[in-house]
Amino acid sequence: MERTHGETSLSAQELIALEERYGAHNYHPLDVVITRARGVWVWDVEGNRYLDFLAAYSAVNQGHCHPKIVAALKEQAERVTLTSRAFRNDQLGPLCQQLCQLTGFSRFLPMNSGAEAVETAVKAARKWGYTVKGVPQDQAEIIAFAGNFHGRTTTIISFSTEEQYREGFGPFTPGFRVVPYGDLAAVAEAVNDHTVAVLVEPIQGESGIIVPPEGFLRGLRELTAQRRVLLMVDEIQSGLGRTGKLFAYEHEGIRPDVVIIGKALGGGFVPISGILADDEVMGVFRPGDHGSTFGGNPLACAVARVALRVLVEEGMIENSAQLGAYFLAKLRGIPSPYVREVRGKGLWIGVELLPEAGGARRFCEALKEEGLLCKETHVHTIRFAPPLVITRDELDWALERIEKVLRS
Ligand code: IF1
Repeated sequence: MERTHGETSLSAQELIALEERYGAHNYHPLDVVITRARGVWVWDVEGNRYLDFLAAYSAVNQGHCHPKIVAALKEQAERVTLTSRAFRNDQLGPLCQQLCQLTGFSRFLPMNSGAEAVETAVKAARKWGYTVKGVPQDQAEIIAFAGNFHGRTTTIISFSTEEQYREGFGPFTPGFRVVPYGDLAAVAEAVNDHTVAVLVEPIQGESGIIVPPEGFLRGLRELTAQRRVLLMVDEIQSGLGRTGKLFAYEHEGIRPDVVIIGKALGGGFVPISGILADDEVMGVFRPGDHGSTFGGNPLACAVARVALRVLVEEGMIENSAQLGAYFLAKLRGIPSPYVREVRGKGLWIGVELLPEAGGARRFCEALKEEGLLCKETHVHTIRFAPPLVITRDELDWALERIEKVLRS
């Protein structure tokens, strides 16, 4: 395989050594060194091919290096990439329009990382609480859920229940109450006159693809509407087709007040995120209140416009629903002495192993040897979340190997 300018002639071991010597050790990745990717496939520097069952935590729903998104990136990269919001550009307005027409919300505020979008939602809810609901200044409370993952900023980890995400990073931001996920009575108990919002993942990803009880989101919607509390859904991972609908909240037929998006909005090319809301919430932001250098940059907006278009036009959402149901049924049909539960929605599935299986990491290592790249979460769960462009043949290819590993 000839080496293009981006590829080095260093071996995997040499590249790993460089990363270990000169990079911070804030991750413990599988030792696969990827040099090329297309669709659901990735290749390592030794030329081995793997099926990517993580899709960069659902940031690559459209498949790696989607040709139409590559073309949009290249074309825009040669026109203009960054203007800052001190001036306007010809990509932001059309993206906002496209997102609002697709989702039914009236406005979009663009940011870059998912955490920044979550922070934006927190700020919007607090300011809405003070200026619209009438909560006393600096008394706003937001309800979050045990097992949540919303990002890594110091405010967001202030309401994390994962000790490692908090350890050593205090002092923490006040104004958050954490209740058990799926427990409507606990939410009703926690809501008070200072509560401005409930922040929820429709399905908890990091916790192990935890699907809440049927009716949980409907219950949250009713409760928050009654108590004049904003319902804010974090669809950064669950959204944009991952669960077989555009947004996971649609499975319960509700309409939140704020939808937080990111990851696949950038098609796997650039970080772009943001919040969707109507004027009552979005109207709290005055010019200069909030923003970011790269927020709404023309390069990311041009990419996002095509990333959304191909997601819808190429039937990826429907594919996620159909093949997700197929995949879930097949996985549940594998007789394995190790599996405790197979759960999920669309092409977002967690296989939780019994404690006696000794943890999911070694199964992910074994799957890697079979040509599948998966990531364990919370020790015992193997995550299966491929790009939404996967075909039934590719799934069958994978199922053969998954069965081999889970039965061995
Ligand atoms: C890591 C986890 C997944 C997210 C939801 C906000 C964000 C994320 C529902 C923040 C990001 C990423 C972060 C990445 C690994 C991955 C992750 F394991 F950390 F928890 F997907 F489950 N809301 N999730 O899933 O978005 O700022 O990262 O763009 O930090 O290791 P971000």
